[in-house]
Amino acid sequence: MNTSSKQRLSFQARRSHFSHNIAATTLIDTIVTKETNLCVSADLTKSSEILALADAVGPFICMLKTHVDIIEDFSDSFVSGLQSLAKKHNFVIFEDRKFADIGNTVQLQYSSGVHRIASWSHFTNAHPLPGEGIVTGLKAVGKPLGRALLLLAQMSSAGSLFTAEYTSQAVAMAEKHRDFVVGFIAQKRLSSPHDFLVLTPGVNLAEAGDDMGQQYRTPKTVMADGCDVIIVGRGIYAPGRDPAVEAKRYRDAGWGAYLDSLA
Ligand code: S5P
Repeated sequence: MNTSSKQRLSFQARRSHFSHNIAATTLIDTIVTKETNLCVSADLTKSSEILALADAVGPFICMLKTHVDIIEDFSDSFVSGLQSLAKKHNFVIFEDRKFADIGNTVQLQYSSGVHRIASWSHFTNAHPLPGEGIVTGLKAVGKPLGRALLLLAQMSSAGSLFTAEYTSQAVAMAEKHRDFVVGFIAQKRLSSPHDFLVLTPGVNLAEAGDDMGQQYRTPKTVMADGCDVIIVGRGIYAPGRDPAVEAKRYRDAGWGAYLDSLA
């Protein structure tokens, strides 16, 4: 779908483009039913904190993003707690693992170890850097389970080494594996004859960045650039903020900007 933001199709109209992938259609159904394109990034180090955050923001999100390798007390009961909250509030789970190794290794990292990511996370992501084997390795594990992969095609951080050529190679890799790769982590809609979801981090209503290179834009700007899902972390749970209040504020901003950008 080679669209500019002004020609954006609704999520409902795009659903059939993803009918081959249950994780993607579940995400779209959740977005449409709950009228939210907000993904909260729960970058916290204690299971109880993440579960409390997920319960507080649950009514306002379509997706919860985790970094399970930062959790000090990761356990199977954390996973079942998260799955119960996902059911209670109707959101999907995205483990932001950013795989970046050869196919054989990522297959093991995705299926095995302490985290067994493929067994519980609807979405995960990978760098296209090592070449196509990273996708075939992850797909062998994830596709039979109905999971979906996002490729990192651009990043929000200052000085990133992603070039326009690299980004278009990422799109080409995704096009070859549309049965499993349903979208990108990127900063804008990317040109392709096929439809892909664009999930966009680096979103904040108050800050322009942090002191380690993160760069923020507003929900309005990223939706005008054709992005589909806004990923917000510290904007929602930073000290002194009420996560439920902030999640509603970002949900309203993200959904309002989406409606404004519809054709
Ligand atoms: O380009 C990127 C890609 C990702 S997945 N920039 C990012 O910031 N992220 C992730 O989004 C990052 O790992 C973090 O979990 C989240 C942004 O968090 P925030 O607190 O800056 O909103």
